[in-house]
Amino acid sequence: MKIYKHFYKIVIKYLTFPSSAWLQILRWNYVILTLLLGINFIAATPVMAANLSDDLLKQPAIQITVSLGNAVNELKFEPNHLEFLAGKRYQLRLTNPSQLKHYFTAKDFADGIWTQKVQAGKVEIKGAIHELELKPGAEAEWVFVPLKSGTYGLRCPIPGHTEAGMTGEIAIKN
Ligand SMILES: [Cu+2]
Repeated sequence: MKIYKHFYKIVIKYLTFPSSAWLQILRWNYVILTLLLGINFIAATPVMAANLSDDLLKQPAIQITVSLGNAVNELKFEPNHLEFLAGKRYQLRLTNPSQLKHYFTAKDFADGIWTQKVQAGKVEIKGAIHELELKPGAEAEWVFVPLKSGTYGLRCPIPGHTEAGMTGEIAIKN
């Protein structure tokens, strides 16, 4: 592993120091190494998700529908507060009943989940998704498993829409 090699180099570099200073450095490197390993563990979550058991992928998905705008073209998500439980499988149905184009943009949230697929019409998209664009009358289904707890922002970045209140909050709870 890269980190270990780096750690080794630092130790070698300071070997000629008087022993107390050397110990001090060693202690600091231990702290840094621990922190790095911690970060590594967090970064490893999506990899762990790839090993999600078949059982989880076979469990019926919990269905939630979010409307992007509405029939009278109000600039809002309905509902604008979503809550998910980590480790459960969800099918998030996105609809756009308005006459305007909208986006479902929640990049940090998307980083905290494992996407099984996004389905729109006869097309299924596998792999990571960060943003979905829905044309008037469009529908899409996003099947995923939330992994990382936290509170994430949701918005429609079309000029004027975020400013008009087309925002929301998505929470992942353990
Ligand atoms: Cu919009």
